[in-house]
Amino acid sequence: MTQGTPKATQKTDDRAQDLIQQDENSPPIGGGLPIIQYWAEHTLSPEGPKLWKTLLHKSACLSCAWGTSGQKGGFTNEEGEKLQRCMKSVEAITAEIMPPVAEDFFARYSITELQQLSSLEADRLGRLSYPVILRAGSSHYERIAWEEIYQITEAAFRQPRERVASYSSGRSSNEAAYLLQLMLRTLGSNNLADCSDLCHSPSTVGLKEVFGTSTSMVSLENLKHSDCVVLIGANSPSNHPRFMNELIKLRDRGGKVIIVNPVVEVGLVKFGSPAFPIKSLIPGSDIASLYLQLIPGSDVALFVGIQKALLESGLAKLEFLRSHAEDWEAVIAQAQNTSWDIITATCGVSQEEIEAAARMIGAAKGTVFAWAMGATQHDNAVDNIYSIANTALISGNVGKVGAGTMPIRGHSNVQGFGSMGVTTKLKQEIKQALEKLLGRSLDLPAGYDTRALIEAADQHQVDSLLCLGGNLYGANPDSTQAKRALGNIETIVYLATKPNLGHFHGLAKQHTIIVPVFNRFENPHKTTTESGNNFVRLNDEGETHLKSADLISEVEFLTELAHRLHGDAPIDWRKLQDTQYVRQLIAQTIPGYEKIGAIDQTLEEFTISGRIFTEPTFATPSGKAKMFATPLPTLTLPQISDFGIPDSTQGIVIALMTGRSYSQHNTVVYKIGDQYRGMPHRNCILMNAGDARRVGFAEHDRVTVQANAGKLENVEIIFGMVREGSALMFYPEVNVIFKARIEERSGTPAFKRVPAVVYAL
Ligand SMILES: Nc1nc2c(c(=O)[nH]1)N[C@H]1C(S)=C(S)[C@@H](COP(=O)(O)OP(=O)(O)OC[C@H]3O[C@@H](n4cnc5c(=O)[nH]c(N)nc54)[C@H](O)[C@@H]3O)O[C@H]1N2
Ligand SMILES: Nc1nc2c(c(=O)[nH]1)N[C@H]1C(S)=C(S)[C@@H](COP(=O)(O)OP(=O)(O)OC[C@H]3O[C@@H](n4cnc5c(=O)[nH]c(N)nc54)[C@H](O)[C@@H]3O)O[C@H]1N2
Ligand code: SF4
Ligand SMILES: [Mo]
Repeated sequence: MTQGTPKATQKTDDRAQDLIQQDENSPPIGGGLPIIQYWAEHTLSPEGPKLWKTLLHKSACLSCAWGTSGQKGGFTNEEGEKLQRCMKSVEAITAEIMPPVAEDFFARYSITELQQLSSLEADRLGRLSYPVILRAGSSHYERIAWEEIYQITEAAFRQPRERVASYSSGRSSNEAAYLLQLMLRTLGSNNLADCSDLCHSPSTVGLKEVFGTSTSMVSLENLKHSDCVVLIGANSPSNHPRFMNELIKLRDRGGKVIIVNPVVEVGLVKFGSPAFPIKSLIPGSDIASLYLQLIPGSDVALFVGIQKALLESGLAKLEFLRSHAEDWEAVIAQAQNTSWDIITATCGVSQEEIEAAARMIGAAKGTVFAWAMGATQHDNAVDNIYSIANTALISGNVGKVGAGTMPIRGHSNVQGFGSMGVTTKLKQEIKQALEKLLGRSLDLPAGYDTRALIEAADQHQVDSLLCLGGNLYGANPDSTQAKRALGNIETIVYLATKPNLGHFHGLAKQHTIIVPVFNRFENPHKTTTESGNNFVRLNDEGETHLKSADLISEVEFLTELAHRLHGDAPIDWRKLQDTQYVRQLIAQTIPGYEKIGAIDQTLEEFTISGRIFTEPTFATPSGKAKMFATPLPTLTLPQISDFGIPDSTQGIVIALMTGRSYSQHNTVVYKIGDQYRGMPHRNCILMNAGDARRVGFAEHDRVTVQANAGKLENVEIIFGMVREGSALMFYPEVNVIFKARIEERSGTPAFKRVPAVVYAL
């Protein structure tokens, strides 16, 4: 690698660094001592021993898909490196080891009272520890016996196959995921909505077209050989913290980090990591070599610009394209024919900065292109993925060690759900293998993904829904519609570890049942999970701290239900309560997962075969990557009057990005404020100071924020390092104000560019 690069080239991006120094709300670095304080407070608290026991348990971290632990113990990664555990895993465990919800809780509080709770308050109620039902006409959830749950659920899933569906979130195991899809497909239903529909589906769709495989082509080992990372639309200091350690190490070996983000996130400029207590924790390590603060939704323009700059400076690898790509001519022509004026006007980044990015990529031996929701939650998100892949191809950065495309996945096992076939877009190979297993055709009607499920339910076309984790109500845009749609479903069964807003607002017409389940470190059997880096981990059996609780494992519930629905042929569902047998079926039917069949004996965790590419031969029919030209987006915003408000109103229309605060996990809020963006509570909007002042707003003014489905009032303006013309707010609360545009190829809502008006109360 480029070891020994002079110190002068190691600097952080100056402009971003200046912005942070001028920003009164931002701490000087991300990470740092607050992380240590958090660890100390929790590990030394009365729940400390329970927390340590869980941290040391042989199971993968619950929180994000970077993934750690498993058989090598709580603090080791797949490369055998120690001390790999961030405070987000402590946050997630702390929520799971809470005391149980009191025995008389649901008798004491009516559903109307429960609906007053915030996300944080709902989570703090404790662990769900006995099954409950809300019956039509009743004001309270009440306890229910297991036999009645099965009777109601079985009857519900005997409805016509097009009227039953599931939704899942990515925390459950591969085994539960596999059983869920097998049970639904045996019913003849393909209605397998999953949280990935709201998340990385554009990556899955786009990468499959380009490379024939839909996950990251970079292993952790390979990442360690790169000397440039382009990080697009990912707030990794908060959402994949251990990735930051890789960026710090990369900078240390002379590599470059290019950040593409409309918000200057302090931790992406400088990050203090506890993994390097002396050199990094307090002073902070430089992260961004170059910070490209583009206009939200304009990533395609920026990447076409980088392609153009690579071509103009002779850094494009045309020979590589000729040998290893198809349809590259149209992509090159587009980059050549699109003028710099159009590129820079669309993305708001100067030609000089774009050229600097191209030079860094061109000079590197291996560049990894990594991205998260800033790239995927747009109405042209698949084009975003194509444009990133095109840039990787044009610069020769795929199919070699230390380079490639790397979607950074969300939930800790969301990728495993996709691999197990929990998707409406089942791979042909898996379909054929399952047909052989079930002895029947699986030419099923197209299924509902998450948005299609909500739309169908809104049209009274769904009778029964089983939710394996998650918060379908809170995760969707237009909360009013989500609530109404769920209210049209006759029976909803929620399998969950913790109460959340969905259980109190996403209520079915007849029966809403909450089934309390063991979490990953409590299951009475072994399970497996798959990280975003394609590494499969084995989770040991464990026990729960909830002594008198009446919990069930997801696998037991699903196999018992499937047995009642389908009998014992051709599949002996009850036998599958022993998860070893599920793993054997997985080994037989899921490509790349062959090794899982023997994992109970070998205890050998493994990288899924056929996914990591260090040679430029891809999983497409021709072995070549297929390239797609990417139209530049037209990024207009409505007028104030388009929101039904007079144009004379004191206000401004902005592109609203909606996402996570520092202390929340998806719809679950752990802490009210976001210390890194200086936002003291949830009802804040992070605005560009220039934008706000231009229309006469001062910091801390209270305003109304309105989009196409509703408004939030009394919202406090906080000034932050947001690109002009845009602003940022937190979900799930903000989901009440907008109906999202949907990316047509992937079904993913455009959560990151919501036209909204901010106006005086
Ligand atoms: N602690 C914690 N960890 C998590 C989660 C959590 O909620 N909490 N959630 C998990 C899940 S399911 C997921 S999907 C991931 C999410 O991880 P992220 O994708 O990092 O999460 P978001 O908060 O959605 O932030 C996206 C980033 O995209 C930027 N952005 C917004 N619009 C644009 C744009 O148009 N272009 C570009 N280039 N950038 C843009 C935002 O400024 C923000 O920095 O994290 C996972 N890990
Ligand atoms: N506006 C806006 N909306 C968004 C996003 C955004 O950026 N902006 N991001 C989207 C994204 S990327 C995602 S992934 C979705 C998240 O959507 P979901 O995955 O649906 O939501 P979560 O909040 O992660 O679900 C948390 C719940 O899962 C349950 N749970 C936890 N562990 C387990 C377990 O082991 N088993 C079971 N059965 N249940 C468990 C708990 O009850 C907990 O309350 O939200 C999406 N919505
Ligand atoms: S980076 Fe992700 S997987 Fe690793 S410890 Fe933190 S939350 Fe867990
Ligand atoms: Mo996600």
